[in-house]
Amino acid sequence: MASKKVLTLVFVKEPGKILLGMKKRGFGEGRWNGFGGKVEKGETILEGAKRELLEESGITANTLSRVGLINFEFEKDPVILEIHIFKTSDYNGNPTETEEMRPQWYAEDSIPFSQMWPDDHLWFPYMFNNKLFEAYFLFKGMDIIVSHWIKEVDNL
Ligand code: 6U4
Ligand code: NA
Ligand code: NA
Repeated sequence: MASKKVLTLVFVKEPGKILLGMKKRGFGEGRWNGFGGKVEKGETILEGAKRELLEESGITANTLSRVGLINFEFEKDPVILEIHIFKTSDYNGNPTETEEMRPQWYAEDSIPFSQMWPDDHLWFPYMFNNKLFEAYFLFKGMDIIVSHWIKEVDNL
């Protein structure tokens, strides 16, 4: 039976640039990504997103705005990952390396997509153009997208 895991993914933005973190361990190790993780029992998705951002980057978000919602499925795996993506330009603190992530700023026109999850280059344009989206990706292993769809939405 399919079960669902709810996760968050947060991007810190400044005009023309974005903060990414190199994942040093666990799921997605070796890939640049936003900051995030599993939503815990007793917290809202927004609370989980802020907590993971702080734990992994040292940054406190005052406000988060929605970017998109993606459901990921992996062949031969009954678990669906529901990832809620946010961004913030309203935050305190300086990016700090943690046990899980090594943060680095990237210019929007030089995002290291070849060292990221292969779905990212397909939906980052929505984020950079401030278009909310919903998407679905079916993966085979960690590298191959078997099928997918993305659609712009009015709200999430
Ligand atoms: P624990 O087990 O507590 O150390 P936790 O930090 O809760 O882990 P983690 O690091 O496994 O969770 O979360 C995975 C992170 O990777 C989330 O922020 C979502 C993100 N992620 C997973 N698949 C992704 C994909 N295909 N594309 C993407 N981000 C993905 O851009
Ligand atoms: Na994480
Ligand atoms: Na976690």
